[in-house]
Amino acid sequence: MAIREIITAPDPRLKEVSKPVSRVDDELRALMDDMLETMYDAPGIGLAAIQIGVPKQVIVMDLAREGEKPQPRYFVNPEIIWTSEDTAVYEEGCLSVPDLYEEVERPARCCVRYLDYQGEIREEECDELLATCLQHEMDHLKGVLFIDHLSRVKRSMMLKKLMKQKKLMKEPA
Ligand code: K1U
Ligand code: ZN
Repeated sequence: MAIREIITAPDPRLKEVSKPVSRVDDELRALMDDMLETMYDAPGIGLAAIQIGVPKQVIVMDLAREGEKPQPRYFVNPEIIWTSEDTAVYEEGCLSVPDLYEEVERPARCCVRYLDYQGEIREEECDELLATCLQHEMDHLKGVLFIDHLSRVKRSMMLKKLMKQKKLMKEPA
């Protein structure tokens, strides 16, 4: 297992549309293991493969709270097959948009069909943080960031902050 580098915005790779996976094999499971380790190290609660530069439809997630037993989840080729009309607002963050948080409104519940770690087909009804996080990660697979849901003014303010962070990181001490 390895910790991979997480790409941060603005970066054209985060706008790529990820491709479906043809089969769940040991190579794909090794990618999912690396993604989970990278997510735990960050730390975060979700990660899409494109965030480490791999344009495949793969998401990992763990919503266990501190002190609880880890509950890793793997979603391969996920499809949202239903969303509720009622919405929920959650203050979202993103490992590719470091240190910036903003409220985003999304369907409160959804149903997802996907392949699990073993390649078995599954369907799951999601609500609360699972629904929010899954929709956020599914957006990554379409090249969309949570800041793309904000007003133009808020988004450009956030992009300016991100560019400033990147510039500061490059400056010699
Ligand atoms: O970059 C990502 O896609 C992961 C992102 C997932 C997410 C968070 C909140 C709402 C929607 C989606 C994160 O994990 S940001 C970091 C974070 O939320 C967190 C970090 C440490 C402990 C608890 C939460
Ligand atoms: Zn994200």
